[in-house]
Order: sequence, then C-alpha cells, then structure tokens
Amino acid sequence: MTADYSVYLVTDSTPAILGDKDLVGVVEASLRGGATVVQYRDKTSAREDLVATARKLHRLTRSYGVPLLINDRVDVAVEVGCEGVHIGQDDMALEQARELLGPGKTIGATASSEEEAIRACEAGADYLGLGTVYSTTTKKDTKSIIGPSGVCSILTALHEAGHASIPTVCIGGINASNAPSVLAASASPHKALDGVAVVSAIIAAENPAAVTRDLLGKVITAKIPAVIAATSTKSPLSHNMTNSVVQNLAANVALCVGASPIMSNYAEEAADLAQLGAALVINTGTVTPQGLGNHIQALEAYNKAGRPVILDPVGAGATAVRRHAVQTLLSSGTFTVIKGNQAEIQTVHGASVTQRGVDSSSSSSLTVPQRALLVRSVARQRQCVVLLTGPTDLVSDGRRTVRIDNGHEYLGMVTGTGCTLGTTLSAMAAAYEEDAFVAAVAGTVLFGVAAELAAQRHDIKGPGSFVPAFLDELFAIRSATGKGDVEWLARAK
Ligand code: 3NM
Ligand code: MG
Repeated sequence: MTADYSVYLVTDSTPAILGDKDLVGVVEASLRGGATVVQYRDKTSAREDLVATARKLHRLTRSYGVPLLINDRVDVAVEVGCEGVHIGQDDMALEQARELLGPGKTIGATASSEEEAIRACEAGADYLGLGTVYSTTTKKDTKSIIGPSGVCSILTALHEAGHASIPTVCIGGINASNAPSVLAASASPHKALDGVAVVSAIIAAENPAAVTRDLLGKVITAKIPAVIAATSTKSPLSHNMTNSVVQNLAANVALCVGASPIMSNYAEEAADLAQLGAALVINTGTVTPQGLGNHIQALEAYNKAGRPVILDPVGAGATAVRRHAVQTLLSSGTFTVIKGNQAEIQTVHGASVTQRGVDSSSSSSLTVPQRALLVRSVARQRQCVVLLTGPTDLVSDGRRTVRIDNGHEYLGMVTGTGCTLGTTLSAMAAAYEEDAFVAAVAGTVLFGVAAELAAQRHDIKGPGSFVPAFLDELFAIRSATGKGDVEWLARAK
C-alpha cells in the first residue's frame, strides 16, 4: 500500500516555532491526532543528535504505522533505517540518494515549477512537495511563491507528462483555515493534491493533536468533489442484488449520482458484469432460499475479478435465518464496504443482538465514541471499510475513522433510503478505486447534504414530497460540494 499523504508533518526544532516544548512530545500529539507522514527536518543539530532524535521519532512513528522521512540527510536515514528521505533542489541528486537508500525506501522531492516536478518524477521520486504556496517565516530561503494557481499548473503538467499517479502535497503557509481553499483552488481537472505538508501550524500549536485532527477532516472533505465528479464522468455500472422494496428507488438514485444501474438477482450474470467494471451491492433485505446461493456465487465472481462489493446486511439481527445468511456471506468472500445500522453492524461483529425490524430506529444504545470503536473493530476484523449509519454516521477502515453529521430525519421516514446509500457507495467505490474509505465518506456526505438541501426547499411538506426533491438534489450536487460536515476522530495505534 502506498503511503497516505493527507497530513504530512514536517518538524522544526527552532525556539521560534517549537518554543520550549519537547519535539518528540509534539510529534506524538500530532500522531494521536492523525498525522499520516512525519518528516524530521533539522538543519542545525550535530550528526549524533540527529541520529538520536531520529531513532526516538522512528520508534514512535512505527508504533502508529506512519512513515518517518529525514530531510536532506540520507546518511542519517540509512543509519536509522527509517522509511526514507525528503530532498530539496539544492540537496543530493535523487539518483544518488536512491543508490544509497535502496529501492524499497521512499524519496520525496521539492518542486516549485513544472520542469522541476517532471524532472523529479523522471529521476524516480516517490512523491512531490509543491511550493512554496504562501510566504512563510518558517523557511528563510524560499525561492518562488507560487500560490494555489502555481500548484495547479504543476499538477496539470504532471498529468500531461504521464505522471498523474505520483502523490503530491503542497507546502508553505498552510494551516487548518486555508487548507480547504488551497486544496480546492490547486486542483486541476485531472489531478488533485493528496494532502498538505505543514510545519508551524502544528509544531507551534498549543494543541497539535487538535490541529492535526482538524486538518485531516478538511483534507478528506476536500477529496469529496473529486469522487463525485469521477462517478459522474466514469458512469460505472452499479449491479444491485437487492430487495424487492427498493428496486425502483435504488435504480433512480444510481442514475442521479451518475452511475448506470443494473438490478439483477440472477448470479449467472455476475461474472460478465464484473468484467464490465461494475461494483456489486449485496443487500439481504428480502431473504429467500435461493437468494443466499445467488449472493455467494456473485460475491465469488466479483472477488475473482477484483471488483468492489458492498454488503448491506439489512435486518441482519432480526431473525435466525438472517443471522445465518450474514455469517455465511462473511465467510464466503471479501467485501469492500460493509454498511448498516447499529444492530446490523453489531451482528456482523458477531454479537447476538435482537433487532425488531429492518428500519434504522430499532436500536440506539451506543454512544458515538462506542460506535466509533465498533466500526473500527469490524473494519479491522473484516479488513474493509465499515459505515455505521444513524443520525451521526461513522466510517472507518480500521486506521482512519471519521464522523459525518450530515443528513435529515426524513431519510429515516422513507423506506429504502439506507439501501440506496449502498447503491451510491457501489458507484463511488467503482469510480474511485484509489481509496474505498474516501469513496465511502464521499457517498455518505453526498447523501446527507442532498437530504439537507431537499428538506430545506419551501415546497417540501413531509417524507412524500421529500423523495423527488432528494433525487433532484443528488442530481444537482454532482459536480461539486465543499459542504460536508466530516470530522476526523482518531488514528488507531
Ligand atoms: N519547505 P510552514 S516551505 C520546509 O517551499 C519548507 O519547499 C518549503 O512551513 C518549500 O508550514 C517550508 O510553517 C516551510 O509555513 C513551511
Ligand atoms: Mg532541503
């Protein structure tokens, strides 16, 4: 798995930024908040001090599963055995650094122009830091201030030169307030930043954990428009093996989010549809004796083709038949996303919970932090993304966990809205294969925001008039929205 560059912390040990705090303590706080990469940058300390601090930082970052990179000093990275280095334009040549570090290590490079960026890619850089975005007192010798538009030009040039897949972060004067606008303004039509690199916003902060958490929520939120746009552009097939109640609504929702729906419970079709790039929704809302066999056969076909599968274990805890069906499905293959309400996710987790019906109001006994632990635990157990729906939605991939507070109570008063969220997630997962977690967050936010906008319309009087307005809003939002209320919760150690 390639590294997650969402919030890239660059350290600074100078008193002007670090103050009298302990650097290792600040880095630990930021890791608790969710920093995804740490670069140890220290331009002044003696070699033995660099090595000693790098070893301490490496012990820490390793316990969080986060890469540690060393600024400039390839020799220190080699001695410490950390994950790699970051080198600037005036430092050692990339090819030479690669020779010293070996092929498995990460080498990042700074670029402030299109030429520098492309040259770094050709020399084998694993990621790029683009900047300087805004002038900053943290780095005294910055050369060119390129702003978000300069970053955008570089991203466009990278795409055109065939380097669309290289991860990129921007650097220079980035903080939690300006990150959303920088990420939005720097995105080119074909390539967006993977994250932000920050020094002072975290190192000088009174509460580095809180700032990091804030930044992560914003970076994830900033990726949502790209997922929505990709779904619209690619128009992936959404193959629904779903219950008889929601067929029509699910097909309409798929169309409104830009996907192409196929409602088929006949498993013989699954292999062909998987080959066409579809994603599958297995929804257990109407159980029948043949249904389970069909679901297993389709699951195997999609797993074999490496295509996304969404499990919506509707009413999983309601009856012995459903509990058995869900356990059989779980042991028959792997899922990309499992979505359900609390009782359903608890049943997937193996708990014996009694669920009265299939609607989402059946149980609400756990607190949000308890629900966050539950989704994380199921995500680890099943090695997939888990979405627990409710007034607050929780999404986790076992490492990353967010809460989403979008939505409207009408969603719970109309049948099938939860099931059609499964359909939406299939479309997003098929269109945005680089990150199923972000795809699931995007689908959930899109749903919630569309519901909020629909309910606000003056002509909406209740659940009945809400449904067509909701479809209209799903359709209208497609192109962009920065409206999601996504809050980063915690990084798991
Ligand atoms: N490199 P702050 S700007 C380390 O443009 C570094 O290459 C830069 O610090 C570049 O987040 C920079 O405090 C400092 O503005 C960024
Ligand atoms: Mg340098």
